[in-house]
Amino acid sequence: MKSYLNAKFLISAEKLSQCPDYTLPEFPLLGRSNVGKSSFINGLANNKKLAKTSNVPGKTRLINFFNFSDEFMIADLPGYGYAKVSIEARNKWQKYLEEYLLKREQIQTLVQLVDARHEIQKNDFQMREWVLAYDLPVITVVTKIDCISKNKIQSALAHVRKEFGGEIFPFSAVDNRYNEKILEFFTSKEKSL
Ligand SMILES: Nc1nc2c(ncn2[C@@H]2O[C@H](COP(=O)(O)OP(=O)(O)O)[C@@H](O)[C@H]2O)c(=O)[nH]1
Ligand SMILES: [Mg+2]
Repeated sequence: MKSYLNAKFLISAEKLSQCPDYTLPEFPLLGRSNVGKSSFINGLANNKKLAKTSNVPGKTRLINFFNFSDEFMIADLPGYGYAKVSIEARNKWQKYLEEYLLKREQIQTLVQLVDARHEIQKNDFQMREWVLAYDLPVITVVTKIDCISKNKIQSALAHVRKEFGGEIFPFSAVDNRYNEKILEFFTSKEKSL
């Protein structure tokens, strides 16, 4: 498996009915704002300009679709834990997001990202509980692994494994050594529709 796959941005959608009519296996990214979702996409594609990264949580509540070499699709979702929107706007978005996550047939596995530098946060646990309540398949990516010292990586991963269970993948946007295992996972999934 290569360290990178060519990827291109396809389209943004606000809700399920606007999602692209592709049948590739799809992997939506769940995670707090700033956890590194956009950087994850850019890292796997070796293209820093592909998905917008910033320190300022975005205001746009859109699902952004990225086609990786016609092998699979990554759906970049708006980060949770960003409260600076009206309750009305948040409720609307939540409804759209739930509809997408529960009804989009292309979804193969959800990818929840957590930040290696911090404890798992309350809203990360809430998200995971929601996912498990609906019995949706989910893996965990531990981002910014370059930000913790080498001798702490294993215990950090073990901690996430203990809390969340399931498959855990370390990742760094500035070190491509972690790409291969993740790309292997994404390309090994066949979704027959
Ligand atoms: N050192 C390091 N910084 C990262 C990594 N991933 C993301 N960042 C930084 O964290 C910030 C938020 O990243 P971004 O991808 O925009 O997060 P998003 O809001 O989840 O899409 C940016 O300043 C990134 O440069 C990583 O693996 N290593
Ligand atoms: Mg982003």
